[in-house]
Amino acid sequence: MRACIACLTLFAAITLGGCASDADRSTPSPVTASVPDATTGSEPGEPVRLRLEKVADGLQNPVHVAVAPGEPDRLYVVEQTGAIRVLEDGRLRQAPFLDVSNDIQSGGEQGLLSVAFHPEYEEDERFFVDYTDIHGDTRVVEYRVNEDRTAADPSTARIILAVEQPYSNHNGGQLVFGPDGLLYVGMGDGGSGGDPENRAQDLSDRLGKILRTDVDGPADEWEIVAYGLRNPWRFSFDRENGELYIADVGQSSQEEINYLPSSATGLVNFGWDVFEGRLRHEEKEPNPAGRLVRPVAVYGRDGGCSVTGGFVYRGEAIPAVQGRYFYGDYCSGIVWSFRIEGEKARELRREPFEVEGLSSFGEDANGEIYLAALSGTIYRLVAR
Ligand SMILES: [Ca+2]
Ligand SMILES: [Ca+2]
Repeated sequence: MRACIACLTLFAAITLGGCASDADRSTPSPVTASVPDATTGSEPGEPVRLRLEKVADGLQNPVHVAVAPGEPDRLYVVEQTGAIRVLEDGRLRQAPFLDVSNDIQSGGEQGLLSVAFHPEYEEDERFFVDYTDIHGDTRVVEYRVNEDRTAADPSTARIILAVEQPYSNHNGGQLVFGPDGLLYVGMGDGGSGGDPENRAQDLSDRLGKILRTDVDGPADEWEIVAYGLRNPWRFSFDRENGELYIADVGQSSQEEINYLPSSATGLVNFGWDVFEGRLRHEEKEPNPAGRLVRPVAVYGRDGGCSVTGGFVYRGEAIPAVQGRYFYGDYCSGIVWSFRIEGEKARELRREPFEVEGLSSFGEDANGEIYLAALSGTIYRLVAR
């Protein structure tokens, strides 16, 4: 585990392609950035071209792909409708690992949204899920796995975070353990459009934030790591250096990728709802607490309408893309990648494939990257 990252710096400024957001898409606005050249996918000195290889099919609204420590051959696929499925040796196990379909409201942006396994899962036996409950409110729930490690023990369910949701959309939903061993959760601004109650800039509200807690520490103490977020549907840490990449879904003009180096510490304001991407959204001053951080990459409506954050590639199968951050758009299916250099996005390119309904990315024990299509397919990123 790496140094603590709680956040920090970043100003950055590279403009990437173009598009904007999710359920409350509204009228398109002028786009300030152009979509990167669609013809690439290879670059000088990197003759490799990428493609996707199907690894599983027939899932029900897959929205998250995760691995558990100590289980290198197993992928856990989260179905929005309430099950966690196990994909092992290329085969999808019929019996779910967990089924919370009776505990949740699903559809639209609601449902079972992610899973994260304790860093010491091999001994610890705990994992955590994020879902919207039958009332549509956010719940982060702790479970223990059963003795033979084939399924959750439902009797162990314990709610560790409960946040009321004022609207059905913008529920965030990402859970991930950081390099500091703490559990991070992404909270959207609560929903509707334009953050009507201005929660994202309000540090007394848990909506529009990234929160973290020590699941081995005092019960249910959550710290705000970052704020000014609209709907950080997916974010990830670079496993090699602890850098944080947050994809924040835009309102009607710009989708954004935010980046924090691992050296950064302290509270960060990512700007919403004063800013949407690099554009001004509301004529007011941002909350001065912490540091205001601008996105490293944005795109407008010509690139899609809802960004899906991915991972920095740290696998061994495709050396040419080592260190590239992959992300895409749910609406257009376009996938891009770039490298961070000097806290700016460099070498941005559009990859030579699209994934319709791109709901999520995943990273396996070896650092290989997966992509999930909401229609039910999981792909692996491979070289041609
Ligand atoms: Ca909501
Ligand atoms: Ca507002």
